Order: sequence, then structure tokens, then C-alpha cells
Amino acid sequence: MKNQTYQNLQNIVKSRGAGFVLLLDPDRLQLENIDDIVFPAVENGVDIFLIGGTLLLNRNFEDFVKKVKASAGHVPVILFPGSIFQVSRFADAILYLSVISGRNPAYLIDNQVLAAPVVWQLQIEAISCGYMLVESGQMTSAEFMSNSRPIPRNKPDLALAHALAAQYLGFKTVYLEAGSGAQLSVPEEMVTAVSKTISIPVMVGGGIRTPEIAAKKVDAGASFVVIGNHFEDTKNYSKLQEFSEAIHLKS
Ligand code: 1GP
Repeated sequence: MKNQTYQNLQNIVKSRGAGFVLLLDPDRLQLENIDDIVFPAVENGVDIFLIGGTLLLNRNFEDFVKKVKASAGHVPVILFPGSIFQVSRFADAILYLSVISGRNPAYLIDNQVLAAPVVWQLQIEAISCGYMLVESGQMTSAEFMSNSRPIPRNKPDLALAHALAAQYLGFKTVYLEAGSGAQLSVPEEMVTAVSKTISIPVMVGGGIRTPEIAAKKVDAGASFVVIGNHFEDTKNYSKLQEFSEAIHLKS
């Protein structure tokens, strides 16, 4: 299968310095309101849409992905699954996550094995991702659901060792995750320790609420900055451009 979406990601980093990733959670955005955020996001330079959430209380997952894809134009739509139930043929690709910061086999390999035949049958491009939970002040849903311990936030060396292991194992990306709505985002020191050493793209997300903080992650070396929660509040849609400018600092 072609790696078109992954190549796309690499091109974004090359041309814009870093990419602005908007996470859409099907449980927090109504189907009929998708265009209210997707259209302005495309217009204001969002580079990638991620779709996913910890749980799936909304039964319209397929419809949700289809609708985002229909409105996203040239912007890639990538699944960011909280579980094996979040797979859809309408997406361009799936972030094939393994929670490498933890030692829980269910989230390291079990669910990946369960999902593999489905991803194969649907011929979705899989972008392997070493997903690392980083301690962020209080327990997050990702930590609770994955039943795994996050990396201590004052241990950048530990994060680096995990990221290197991911790279050596052939993962195409790593994701430094503070968790959705995190009190504290991933420390810049950790972002730098990882991104200055490994050569695969580094995604950073969780608890990033201002363009200034987003810019700091880019300065620290993030290839992609993921924002979710902040844009679940409609009055924040007007800040899409500010975030875009902050993240595309180097372009
Ligand atoms: C969550 O990293 C993403 O998986 C985004 O986090 O919702 O806190 O922006 P926020």
C-alpha cells in the first residue's frame, strides 16, 4: 500500500516547519456542527485532522468520519483511535498507536492484533506511532483507560530512551501525550530531548490552550502540535488563525 499520507506529513514538516493538527472527538462534536469547525480550520491553515476519543459514546462514528472527510478538502483525515471500535474506511490513514510508555500488553500489542485484519481489509494506510503518556498533574482518561503509568515529567531521558526504542523498532512517528484536557502540557525540555535526537516526526499534544504555548512546543522541536479541547468551545474558533501562525513560525 502506498504511504501517501505519511509522505504528506513529512512534506508538511519540510515546507512549514511544523504542522497544526486539530483533534475532533466524535463524542464532543455533533454531526451537524462539523462544518462550523472544519471549514474555518481548513481556511486558517490546519494541516491535519485527527479523529478519535478515549471512549465512543456516539454511535455515528462512520458518519462522523465521512462528514469530516467530505468537508476537509485537501487536508488529510487521520484516525486517532482510543479503541478498536474507532476504525473507518473513510479516513485517509490511521495512527497505529502502541502505548510504549506503559507495560500493559493490551495496549502494546493485543488491540493492535485485533485491529490489524480490519485495517487490512479496509486498506487503510497505517502510520505506526509510539504513543507515550507523560505525567501531567492529575490522572488523565488515557492513563486510566490504558491502565499504564505515564513517564514522569521531570525525566526527559526516560522519554528519549522510549522514543529511540520506537525509532529502532521501526515506528514512523512518536506522540508525546499529556492527555486530553491535561492540567500541564508536555514540558519543552522533554520535547527537545526527544526531537533533537530522533529522526522520525514528533507529535506533541494535551493541555495546549494558547498560541504561545503551541509556539513553545515548536521552538522546542515538535514536528506537529495537536490541539483538541480548546476548540471544543465554539467561541474559540476565531483563534484558529492565531494558533496557525504560532505553529507555522518557521514557514
Ligand atoms: C489529546 O493530545 C490530544 O489526545 C489533544 O489534547 O484535547 O488537551 O488539546 P487537548
